Amino acid sequence: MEKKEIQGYPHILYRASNLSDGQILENSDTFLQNMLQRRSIREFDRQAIPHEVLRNIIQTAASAPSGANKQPWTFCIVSDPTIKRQIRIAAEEEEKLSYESRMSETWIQDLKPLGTDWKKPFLEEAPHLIVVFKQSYGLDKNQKVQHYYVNESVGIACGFLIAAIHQAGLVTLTHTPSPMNFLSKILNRPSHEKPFLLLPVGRPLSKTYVPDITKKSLNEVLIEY
Ligand code: IYR
Repeated sequence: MEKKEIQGYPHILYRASNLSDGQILENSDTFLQNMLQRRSIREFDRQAIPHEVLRNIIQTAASAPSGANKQPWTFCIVSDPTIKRQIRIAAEEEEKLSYESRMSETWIQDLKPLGTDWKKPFLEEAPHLIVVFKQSYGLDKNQKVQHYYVNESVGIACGFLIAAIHQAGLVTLTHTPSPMNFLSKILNRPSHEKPFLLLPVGRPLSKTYVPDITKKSLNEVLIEY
């Protein structure tokens, strides 16, 4: 492998792919058509997913770029029915309070087309839950390691994670019970890790319905200069 020192640090030659315009057009369109099939799914088949698949998905997420390459994340896979039940009970307790008193009337109205409520059976029915923690700082032999752009970095990793889940042919939804400190307690995570996102993962129920909603057109989201 070709190597070079830049500013005193080792670098390796990047394997450039050198594709034609036609090839990159085809690649981008294939990926687009695949991603347009993604939907947030709330009804899961209970069948377990091979461990190797889950590990591949997490490894894809963990390959995301991050501030100063600090990789300020921890991913937990929960497959144990007892722990999933604990998470469901604690999440529903918070969600019930949110739906009944913490969320504004506008917020409740905005969620109506999605058909959500405080009940979260998918937290038990999905064969696996992935709980993503952000690390406000790192620990190396008990020494604090500074992390940068933590929310942005973990958000990007979660985007990779959702794309990887979809690409594998599985489904998920982004669930953010609020507050979600109960996840730190149930999963016994250290205090420098904060819960960021909870993703139930599995196959969809063979017959499940999704809201008839659309994405904004490209014209509405794109400004070209
Ligand atoms: N966390 C709640 C409420 C909720 C909020 C938004 I913004 C959504 O897009 C969907 C749900 C819940 O999970 O039901």
